[in-house]
Amino acid sequence: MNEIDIVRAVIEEGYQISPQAVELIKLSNSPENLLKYILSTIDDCVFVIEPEHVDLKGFETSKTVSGPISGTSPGTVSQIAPDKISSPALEPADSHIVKAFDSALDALKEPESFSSVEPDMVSSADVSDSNPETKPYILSSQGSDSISDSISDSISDSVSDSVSDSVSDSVSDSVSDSVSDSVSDSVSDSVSVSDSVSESIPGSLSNPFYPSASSRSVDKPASSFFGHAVSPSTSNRASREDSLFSNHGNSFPSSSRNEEVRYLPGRNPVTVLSDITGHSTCVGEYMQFVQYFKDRYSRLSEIIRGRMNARPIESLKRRSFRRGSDGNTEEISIIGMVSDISTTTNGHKIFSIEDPTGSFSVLIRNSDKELFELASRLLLDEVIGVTGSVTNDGKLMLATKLLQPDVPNSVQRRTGSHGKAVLISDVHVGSSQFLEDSWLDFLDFLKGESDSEDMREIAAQVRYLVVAGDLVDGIGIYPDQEMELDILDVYEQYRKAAEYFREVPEHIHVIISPGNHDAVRQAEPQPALPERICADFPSNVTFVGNPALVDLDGVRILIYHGRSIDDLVASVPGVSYQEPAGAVLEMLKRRHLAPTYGSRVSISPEKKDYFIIDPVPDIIHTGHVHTLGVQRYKNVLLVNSGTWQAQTEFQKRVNLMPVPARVPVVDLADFDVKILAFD
Ligand code: D5M
Ligand code: FE
Ligand code: ZN
Repeated sequence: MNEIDIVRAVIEEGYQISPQAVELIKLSNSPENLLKYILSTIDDCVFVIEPEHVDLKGFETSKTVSGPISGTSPGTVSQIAPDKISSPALEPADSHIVKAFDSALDALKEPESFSSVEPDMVSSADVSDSNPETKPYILSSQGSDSISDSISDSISDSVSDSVSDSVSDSVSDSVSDSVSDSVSDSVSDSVSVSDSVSESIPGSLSNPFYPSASSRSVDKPASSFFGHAVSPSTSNRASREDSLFSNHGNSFPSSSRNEEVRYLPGRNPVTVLSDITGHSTCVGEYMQFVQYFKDRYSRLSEIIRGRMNARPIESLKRRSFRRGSDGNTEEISIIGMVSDISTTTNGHKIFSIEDPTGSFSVLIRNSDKELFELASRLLLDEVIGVTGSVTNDGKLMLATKLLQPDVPNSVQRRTGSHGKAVLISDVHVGSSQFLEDSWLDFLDFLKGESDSEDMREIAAQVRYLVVAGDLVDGIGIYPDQEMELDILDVYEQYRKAAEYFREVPEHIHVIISPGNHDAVRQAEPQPALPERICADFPSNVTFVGNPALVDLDGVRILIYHGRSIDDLVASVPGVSYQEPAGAVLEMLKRRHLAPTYGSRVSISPEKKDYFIIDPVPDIIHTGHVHTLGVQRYKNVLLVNSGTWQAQTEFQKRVNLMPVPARVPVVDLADFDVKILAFD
């Protein structure tokens, strides 16, 4: 029995399993029987089978006491203690279940035998049928008619079932009309979102991870975060096994943790904790996208799971899981990645969420003001927990609660360090709008040569200078950029920058992370600048990737250029370029620096999702939008540093008013921030 067989059998029974538990079972001399024993004895309230549920002792004892191991379904087992399993009275039922279990396993070994399955609920519809290759984002297909039918059905079920009359009236009136609208809206969105991905995705693929219901839908095109759907084949088996569970639940997978951590000792030491530099494995293959989303899901869902008792989505399809012991509607929770969002004509929100076992549609009524306001801020691809009741037909969840991973209230302010860190970004050396006079004043300040004594006093305490991207203006970044360049050669731009950085006193440890104007790949995470460029800079400069998590002598700072801020401004109500720290706050609540895939941030699908904010840092430092912002959220300091570039022609056209030559200086002991002006 290999990993995949174990996982499949577990999921088939409505559970999930940790990689450690899979390992333990695999190591047993009788994995199949051990798994049957675990499934027959595990408590009903367990959702994820962990190593502690692998009761090897009990298993051995049961073998000697009762001979062959029997099993029963998890729905009925909770009252049966393991020591009762040998009771002869249980045998007939047990042997029936063993047979069922065996045939399930057999079926799993012959995936071709799956021929039909319930279609997934609200999906982005039939466009995916017509041209599967170009719509990798769209979930399993279903015509818009059947979508509206099934929604109106489920809404009317819910009317008799669980929703108050006044609400259900308005909902059932509106939804069937509106869904086809919203579906076509969401389809066109999905298409544009997925364009960039489509080239590298082959047309016919297997479900790489979980066989679940959706993998049985043999006629459907590949389409989801987790590679649900389409005909199972064995061609991807080796790579499936390689990647299965590789990063499950770890903030820093052990294999990459040690390789990645770089300790740079000295008077002002720096430890680079997480950085893509030298670790990119991405070649743009389909499996890498699946693994990327799987890592994102497993790590973010783990954070939510600490506060929510969630079930696998597939289990919602079983009536017994949806109903309480009295047969009435029960509130249940699921955790998934948001895969499409639309609004009904009556203004309710419908979105789909997907986990590795399946996808489900969720409705948020606009009468629930607080919840609706939260739902209006939902972003595609963010991972959330949803609590609610499922309609009678098992097709729609009526949500009562949404939970983002967020920062736990219990996160304590860390003890901090001493001295100060100066945070800057968007220097844009080489641009004709580069404000050299202000910049030279700033360098004088760092050298302790300011006119003001106060400034000299602050300068004396500076230990770190952090640059969050766009060190130079680059070339060919936007149309007609050369009209606004003083230095037309990108290497010359870096040579000039290096000259400036040689002015920075040696004891100040400088950390430079790239941005979208720098000479590294545009896809994020971006590696550090290449050696050829770094070589010109003095030895007190450390180059890191974008993003990078860095420890400054006890203070953790997450550095990210901030390209996703453009997306957040465009899609989250109330987030603006004038208050960029508000955008960073939205990232923090989602514990992700670039929640939406495939928009302005071009994300490279690496094994590990480098954008996940875990652990929670003391400081998040961003730039990119050329405006200044400072906020605090639950002991995390959020700083967006401004720029050293005056308004460009492009920025004039889009009415972007930069805030140049203002420098946030953070006290590393108490996280107090002072803004110094050099204009
Ligand atoms: O980005 C500075 C800001 O200007 C940032 O908010 C993006 C915006 N910007 C700059 N160029 C473009 C183009 N071509 N399209 C849309 N938005 C843009 P920076 O990275 O410093 O150029
Ligand atoms: Fe910039
Ligand atoms: Zn930028």
